Amino acid sequence: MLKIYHSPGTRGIRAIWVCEELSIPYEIVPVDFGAEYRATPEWRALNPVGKVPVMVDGDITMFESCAMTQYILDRYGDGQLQPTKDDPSYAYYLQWSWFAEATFARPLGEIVNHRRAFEPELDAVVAEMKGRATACVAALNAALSDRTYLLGDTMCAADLSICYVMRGYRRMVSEALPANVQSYFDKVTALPSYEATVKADTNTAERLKG
Ligand SMILES: N[C@@H](CCC(=O)N[C@@H](CS)C(=O)NCC(=O)O)C(=O)O
Repeated sequence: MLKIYHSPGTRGIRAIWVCEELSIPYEIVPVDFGAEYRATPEWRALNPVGKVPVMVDGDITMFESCAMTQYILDRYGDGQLQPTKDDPSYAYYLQWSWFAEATFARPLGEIVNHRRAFEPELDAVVAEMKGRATACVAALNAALSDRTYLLGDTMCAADLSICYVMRGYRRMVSEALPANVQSYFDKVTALPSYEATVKADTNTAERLKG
């Protein structure tokens, strides 16, 4: 069974959500998010840069959350949540999947890192990163002007990945989303799989508290 090493609220949510959406069995291994634990040789053996999540499937140990979700789809997804490679929308599937982590999550990650690492917080850096994240939301809003999901009428894994990042955007930058993004976010997070994911995440936090 897939083992997802997860700290509450973090990117392991992507893999958990895909498993919940596709009813793929998985197990969560709760991970102490403290910097001290993530610096231990035990954790670095699983994730050499000391981040979360990690996913183990038999002999395979992976870090990078979007790579994990793609692996789950390719190995266990039976063609669901992604277009086939010969479908014209496949290019956009790749685009939005990469955008979720490489472009949209990046400025939000910088805000988290600057708040954690520097005292006092560097206001100019945070303002710049908020602006970059807001530009991503504007791009999503434009893309969603004539469609329900990023690829049209059919939801794909990129939608889940983007909506995971949107949670951080709402918390760190602005609760108020532009109209198309708001209804998209509401629709995707109304899925029973999202509720199950939030429950699994909360349960992980409780297990860590012991
Ligand atoms: N691109 C990586 C990013 C992993 C990442 O930054 N994880 C965060 C939690 S969501 C983390 O471990 N942050 C701690 C740190 O960077 O020190 C992925 O998608 O897995």
